Amino acid sequence: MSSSSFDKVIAVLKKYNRFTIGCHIHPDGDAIGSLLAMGLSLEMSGKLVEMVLPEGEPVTFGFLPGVEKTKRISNLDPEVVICLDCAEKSRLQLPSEVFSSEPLLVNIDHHISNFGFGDVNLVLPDAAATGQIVYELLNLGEFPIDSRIAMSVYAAISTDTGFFRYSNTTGKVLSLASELVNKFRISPSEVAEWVYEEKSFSSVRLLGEVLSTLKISEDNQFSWMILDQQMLKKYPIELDEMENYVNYANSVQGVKVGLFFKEIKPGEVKISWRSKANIDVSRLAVHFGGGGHARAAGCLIKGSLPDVINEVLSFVQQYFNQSFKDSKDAQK
Ligand SMILES: [Mn+2]
Repeated sequence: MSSSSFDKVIAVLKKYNRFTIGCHIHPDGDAIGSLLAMGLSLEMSGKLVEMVLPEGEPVTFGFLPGVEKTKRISNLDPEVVICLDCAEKSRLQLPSEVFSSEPLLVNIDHHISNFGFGDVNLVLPDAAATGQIVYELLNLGEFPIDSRIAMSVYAAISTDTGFFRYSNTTGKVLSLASELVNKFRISPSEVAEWVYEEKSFSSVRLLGEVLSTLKISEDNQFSWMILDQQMLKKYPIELDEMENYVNYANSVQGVKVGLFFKEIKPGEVKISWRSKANIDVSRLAVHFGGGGHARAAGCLIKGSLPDVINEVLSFVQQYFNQSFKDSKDAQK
C-alpha cells in the first residue's frame, strides 16, 4: 500500500475537529489499544474526541491508561467516525445515532478480508496489528505520542502477535516493540503480567471446567473444547477474559486446528478458531459467516450447542479428509 493512503487519513485527521472512535464488538487488545492510541493522540492535538465502547471497558484491558475516558454512549455528533480493527462495517460497535449526520467514515484495519467499506480506507494486511498502523499514522502525521499511547500500541501489538509468538511476528514488529520500550519506557513484563497473570479467580476455575471437555479427532488433526451455559452460570466472567482459552486446544501435539465452542446465550454459539501449520482458519470460519486471520478466526452460529458442534466438527473433518485426499492425489 502506498503512503498516499496514510496521507489521505492524515489530511482528514488534521482537517476535522469532532471525532467518534469505535472498534469491533467484543474488543480484544488490538481493538482497545488502537482505540486508545488514536483517541488520546487526537485529544492531545486539541480535537474533540469520544472513544465509545458500548459494552463498557473490557476487564482484561482495564489497566491501560486512558481506558477510563471511554464511554458507553455517544453524544458528540461527529464529523468523522474512525473504525478500528473491523473486518466488516457490521462488526463496528457504535450506537446508530453516531451516523445520523452522515459523518465521514475512516476505516483503519489489517484484516485481509476488509474490502474498504469506509469513505477513506487504510487497510494493510501485512501489519501485525491495527495498533501498528495507528502508530505509523501518528508518526507520519506528526501527532503527539506519549507513554500512554505507546503503552496502548504495545498492548495492541503484543496481544495480536500472541506476545511475539505467532507468524505475524516480523523483524519490523520486534523493532517497533523495541522502540516503544526504549523511547517510552514501556515494561514488557508489566504488560504481560496484566494480560496473563491478573486473571480473576472465576476465570481460572472456568478454564479448568473448559479444559476438562477437551477432545481430539480420531485422525489427531484437530481438537476442541466446550463452554456451556451451566458452566458460565457457575463462573460468570466476560467473554474477553476467555480470549486465550482456545490456545489450549490448538497447543495439543500434532493438532493443526483448535476450536472452542462457547454457548454465550441459549441458542447462540460463538466459535473461536486457531491453527498451526499452513491452515487458514479464516477461510473455514467464513463458511459459517465469520472471518478473521489465517491463524485466528471466529464465527457465531445460531442453534443448539450439540447441533452446532456436530455441524462444525463434521465440516472440519470433511476439510481434513479432502486435503488428505488431495495430497494423496498429488503424490500419484
Ligand atoms: Mn487486530
